[in-house]
Amino acid sequence: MATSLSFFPILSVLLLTLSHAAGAATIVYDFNITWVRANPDGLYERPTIGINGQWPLPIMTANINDTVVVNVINQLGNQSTTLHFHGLFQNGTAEMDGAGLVGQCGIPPGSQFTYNFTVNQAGTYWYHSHYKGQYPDGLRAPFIVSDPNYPYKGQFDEEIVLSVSDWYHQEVQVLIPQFMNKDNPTGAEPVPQSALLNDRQNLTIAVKPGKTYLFHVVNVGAFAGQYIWFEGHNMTIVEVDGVYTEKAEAEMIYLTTAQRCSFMITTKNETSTNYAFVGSMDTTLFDKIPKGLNWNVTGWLVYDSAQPMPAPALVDQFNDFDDFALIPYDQKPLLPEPDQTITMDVVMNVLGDGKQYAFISNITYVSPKVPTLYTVMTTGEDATNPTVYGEYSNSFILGHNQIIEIVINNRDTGKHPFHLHGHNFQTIARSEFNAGDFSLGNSTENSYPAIPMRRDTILVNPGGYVVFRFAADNPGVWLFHCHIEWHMDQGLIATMVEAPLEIQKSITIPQNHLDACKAGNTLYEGNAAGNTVNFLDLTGEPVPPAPLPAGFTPRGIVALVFSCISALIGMAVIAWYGSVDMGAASKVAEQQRIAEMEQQENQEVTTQATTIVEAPEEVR
Ligand SMILES: *[C@@H]1O[C@H](CO)[C@@H](O)[C@H](O)[C@H]1NC(C)=O
Ligand SMILES: *[C@@H]1O[C@H](CO)[C@@H](O)[C@H](O)[C@H]1NC(C)=O
Ligand SMILES: *[C@@H]1O[C@H](CO)[C@@H](O)[C@H](O)[C@H]1NC(C)=O
Ligand SMILES: *[C@@H]1O[C@H](CO)[C@@H](O)[C@H](O)[C@H]1NC(C)=O
Ligand SMILES: *[C@@H]1O[C@H](CO)[C@@H](O)[C@H](O)[C@H]1NC(C)=O
Ligand SMILES: *[C@@H]1O[C@H](CO)[C@@H](O)[C@H](O)[C@H]1NC(C)=O
Ligand SMILES: *[C@@H]1O[C@H](CO)[C@@H](O)[C@H](O)[C@H]1NC(C)=O
Ligand SMILES: *[C@@H]1O[C@H](CO)[C@@H](O)[C@H](O)[C@H]1NC(C)=O
Ligand SMILES: *[C@@H]1O[C@H](CO)[C@@H](O)[C@H](O)[C@H]1NC(C)=O
Ligand SMILES: *[C@@H]1O[C@H](CO)[C@@H](O)[C@H](O)[C@H]1NC(C)=O
Ligand SMILES: *[C@@H]1O[C@H](CO)[C@@H](O)[C@H](O)[C@H]1NC(C)=O
Ligand SMILES: [Cu+2]
Repeated sequence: MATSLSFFPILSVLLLTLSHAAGAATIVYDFNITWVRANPDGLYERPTIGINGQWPLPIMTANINDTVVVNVINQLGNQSTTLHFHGLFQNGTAEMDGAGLVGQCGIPPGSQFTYNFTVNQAGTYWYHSHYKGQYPDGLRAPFIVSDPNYPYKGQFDEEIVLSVSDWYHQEVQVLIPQFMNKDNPTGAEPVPQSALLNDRQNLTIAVKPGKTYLFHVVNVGAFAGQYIWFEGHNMTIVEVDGVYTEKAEAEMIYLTTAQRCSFMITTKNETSTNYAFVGSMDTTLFDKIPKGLNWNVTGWLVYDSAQPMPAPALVDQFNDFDDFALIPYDQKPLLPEPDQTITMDVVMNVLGDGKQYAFISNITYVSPKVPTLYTVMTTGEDATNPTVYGEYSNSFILGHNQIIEIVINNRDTGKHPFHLHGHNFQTIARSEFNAGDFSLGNSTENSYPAIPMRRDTILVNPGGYVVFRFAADNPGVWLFHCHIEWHMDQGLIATMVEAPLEIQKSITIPQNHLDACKAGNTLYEGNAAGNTVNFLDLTGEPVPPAPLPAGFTPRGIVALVFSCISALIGMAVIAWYGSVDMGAASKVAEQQRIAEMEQQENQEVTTQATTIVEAPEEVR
């Protein structure tokens, strides 16, 4: 049985019914991806990536155990693309995971590409481009999977899908070069212009009195986490990131980009008042709040459209629900002690090109020449040797069915929502701000929750840590990364190569996937450098810019920038900045280093050209 659903009617709110027929079906989506124009905040019309001529995009839906086929044709004309189905494990179909240069080549303009996978999980997911920071241009939307055995079946009357998002007026191809720029050595991320609810503002949701609504909320934003609350109504959380939970009452939730939450809201018995609900972007993420920015977006639960839509009251403190306290409905107990522990120290640093990069334990991610999954498929026994994936894919080999523990020490001053493809994970320890690195002294096996909460995207506090576990029971190549798109551009990514020899036995790369590589001139065989003869020879692998010369600090770069801006007082400024951190004795040395830097700067064009030649179109 095949149902063709090219797109859903775009309503202000999509109301789902649980009336899908029983038995697994094949759901076919035909997605013609093109540029359209959109103006969701009423402030600025811009080119936006649409599907079948529409934006907002269709909400994908399926029943658990359905097969989903997505036929993509890329008609953007000037950009490659991919689709990732966020939160779906792709168990047995790692080739359908959609991360560019990880599980597939970019789909070049004019090419067709088919995703084909079975959905074994229910709950709230989303789909988005996973190619070169592209999804904030519009290519992102919810994906809801229904379950006939839903544990809270019968406890609600209607379902409502709600996306929250930040929104930019400029395209990412304009923003990235401004962000990754030697004039921005502190790495201040682009600040969005607006927040959106269901890709608009002033959203109204008509409700009836005395009913219970099940909301599926997805943060499809690029950067900003959002606080979400409904005036006069509490939320009863029942699912996060596809994991059913025991009911938990919340007055306010916080969703990082890429996180999801389902909750039930029961309406009042009388209809005399309409109630505002608010999405409020987390401004602590923004280095600076531009004048005039409205970081809130308001919607209304409308009991009676003849009544006014009251402005929301100001909230002076965000008391959001702590997701660490959630208990999965399936009561899955704490996994045993790990076979492998991977510790990841997150820092930001300026490299020799003067731009700020992000590092996981000293490595800033650079896309390999060959998608990592294709390296698994074409390097035989050497696929178990991390060398073949290249140093800068930051690859870790996971043994089949091992218990893996990951420790993230966030030594950066920013919040990072980390996401793992192919799994959700048990979060067993999470610190507050500035707790320092995790050490075994912080916890013992007994101090971990007996039934840890699970999700696929987790916030790591600035200066703090998170520890989580999962079983490596899903052979595939799974990216692990911060879900802030700007931080992906900076390289905040590692690659989990899980059970590579099992992958070789279990999957086949479809011909149309290889055709996309050929059409886009992307290599699809051999190691990360494209070497098909000696898999351990990584000569020519894509690399990041060289480090800053020893002793250089971002402060030095700031000095350099100032010196360029203001040639007249340049030397004085350099001397001043140079003296901030150092005694008089080292001032001369610092000035000498700055002179060397300027020299290096002049060589930058050459360095960049080399990198580009090594991986045209495809670096990151
Ligand atoms: C995709 O959409 C574009 C723009 O609407 C149209 O020109 C093109 O024919 C469509 N292609 C397919 C295969 O539907
Ligand atoms: C939302 O409503 C406010 C207040 O009425 C109005 O200023 C704004 O333009 C509206 N936004 C959109 C996108 O319609
Ligand atoms: C989905 O498939 C699994 C595995 O075959 C099965 O155990 C489960 O009952 C199915 N669920 C539904 C709702 O059919
Ligand atoms: C691609 O096409 C869009 C839509 O026409 C345009 O706005 C954008 O500047 C183009 N260039 C790049 C590099 O994406
Ligand atoms: C999807 O995959 C299934 C199972 O491998 C296969 O039977 C089916 O033909 C595929 N469909 C498409 C459209 O590729
Ligand atoms: C929401 O929950 C809080 C804390 O449990 C409680 O004080 C408040 O009365 C509840 N509000 C509603 C509308 O139920
Ligand atoms: C609404 O009315 C029902 C039935 O009379 C009652 O059980 C429920 O508590 C009332 N709800 C509220 C919010 O007052
Ligand atoms: C956004 O909402 C918060 C919480 O009510 C409030 O403190 C803040 O002033 C609002 N910001 C703007 C720009 O209205
Ligand atoms: C590499 O990372 C480790 C752990 O974060 C750190 O202690 C060490 O100093 C780093 N080494 C270099 C060369 O940066
Ligand atoms: C974790 O352990 C370290 C070293 O023992 C200690 O400095 C730090 O305060 C502890 N953090 C927490 C949150 O307990
Ligand atoms: C993947 O499927 C296998 C069985 O085929 C199962 O044992 C394993 O738990 C699944 N892994 C995930 C992450 O769903
Ligand atoms: Cu981040």
